[in-house]
Amino acid sequence: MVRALLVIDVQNDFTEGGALGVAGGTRVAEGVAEHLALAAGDYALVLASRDWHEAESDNGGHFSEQPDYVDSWPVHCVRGTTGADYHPALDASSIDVHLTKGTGSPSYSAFEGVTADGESAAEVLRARGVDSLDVVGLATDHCVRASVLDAVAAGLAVRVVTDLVAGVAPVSSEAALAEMSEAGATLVTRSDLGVES
Ligand code: VGL
Ligand code: ZN
Repeated sequence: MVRALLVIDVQNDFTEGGALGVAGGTRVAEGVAEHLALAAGDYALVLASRDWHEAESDNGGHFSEQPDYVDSWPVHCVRGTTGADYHPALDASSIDVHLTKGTGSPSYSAFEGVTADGESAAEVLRARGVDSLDVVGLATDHCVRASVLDAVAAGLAVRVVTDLVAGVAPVSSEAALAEMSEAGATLVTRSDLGVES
């Protein structure tokens, strides 16, 4: 089993006080930072995605002045801004592969993201022989959901670490966890990972 960790959108704008702050986002950032400090070395590869939108564009209807918080959102994660940076708790040096997505058009799945060299997540994982993936980050009901469904469809054995994710809304987050589980992902908690703390 060759396992990678995928850290989804742990960015300032998705944590409390950010443009699209998710309740529990900061707690997730701190928990993910701790998990990286303890366990990054146990993974064949650590990947992280960032939502990375254009400034002078509605990014294909993703930004709206009257957002519905389902398909349209206030301006957030504009590339190169503090809001789009990884949360400062994360030690970026423990991240091997940086993916960006959502530039000019909406993109919820990290599997639609690309590296600076234009490689996709699937290409990177395949090249390293990765067959299983632990997923953490933000937001449960949007980017985590879409990424996990794509990961399962790509044939990976996926574990979602439920105490290292947080969502935009409680009802859609619960539904997303059920959908991911139904699709074949395994829901686990940090304590199931067997990492010493
Ligand atoms: C996300 C809403 C808008 C996410 C991205 O990362 O889950 N949510 N853009
Ligand atoms: Zn976005």
